Amino acid sequence: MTERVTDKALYLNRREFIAAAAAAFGVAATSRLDAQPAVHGRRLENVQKSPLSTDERPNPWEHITSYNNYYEFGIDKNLPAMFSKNFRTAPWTVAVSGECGKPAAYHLEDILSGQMFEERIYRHRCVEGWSMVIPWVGFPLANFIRRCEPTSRAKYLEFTTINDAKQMPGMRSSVLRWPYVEGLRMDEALHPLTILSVGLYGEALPNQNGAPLRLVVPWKYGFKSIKAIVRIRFTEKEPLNSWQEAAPSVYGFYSNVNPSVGDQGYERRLGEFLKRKTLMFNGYGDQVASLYAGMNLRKFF
Ligand SMILES: Nc1nc2c(c(=O)[nH]1)N[C@H]1C(S)=C(S)[C@@H](COP(=O)(O)O)O[C@H]1N2
Ligand SMILES: [Mo]
Repeated sequence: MTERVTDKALYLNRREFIAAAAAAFGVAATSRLDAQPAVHGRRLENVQKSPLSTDERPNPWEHITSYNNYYEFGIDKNLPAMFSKNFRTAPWTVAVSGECGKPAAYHLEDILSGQMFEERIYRHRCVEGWSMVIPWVGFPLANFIRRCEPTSRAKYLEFTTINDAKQMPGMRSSVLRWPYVEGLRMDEALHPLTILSVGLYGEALPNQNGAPLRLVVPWKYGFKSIKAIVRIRFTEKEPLNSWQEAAPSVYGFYSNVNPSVGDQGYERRLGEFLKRKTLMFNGYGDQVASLYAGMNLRKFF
């Protein structure tokens, strides 16, 4: 059921988008737009292995860097790899505001300095029904939240992606209201599984995967893991995320992976032929189910 709504919206925007992107970038609209995996980037130093990693085998670099959802760069999964090649990720600042004691524009170098980078191999489940296993490099979001000194009124965090239509040809499509916004409840944001990621396979994050800084929340559908973050706001009220705004009956605020809500019972792991059964909380139930004790997860989907 869920895919119908969005698929139609996407279909209606697709031709318009490809034509616009082709015009902007001098690519012939009729030529086949092949997926290109990212060229390898700078190696990250001192990356520790994390006990919070899954022992499942990661998908290859080629899958993770050429099959991407990143609508600012286009709605087909091969387009972000092509159109994000020259995206500028430096200098980069993250503006922190709202209910906190240390609101400021934080330079990325400052956010990263002193962090211990970890490799976190996580399952990733997209609401479209595919999944991957991805070896992220990052650090707990909680480390940065503590630096910002949230007040007792801070119950939620709102994250915003860079708003730069000049660099992001997909923003010509009106499939979402830009910039892309996501949100987490404070306890979800502080959970040790929730990370800010700066890398992949031990290397600097490719642009199509959300460089220079993106969220990863492995027990939720992929769209909660917002890319290219430039703003974090501490709020008292639940933020309205872009996908919920676009289709509230389909995309809830929580969007915990839940095989019993919607048409989400099975998934196809990239590179596999047979479908797998989708696990509650994407298999992270032992760690996160207690966050939702007493909540009706059919209502709060
Ligand atoms: N800013 C932004 N963040 C985004 C998206 C997007 O379109 N824009 N897509 C989301 C979706 S639907 C998924 S599945 C993941 C995909 O991330 P990956 O390409 O690194 O696997 O990014 C999420 N974050
Ligand atoms: Mo997704």
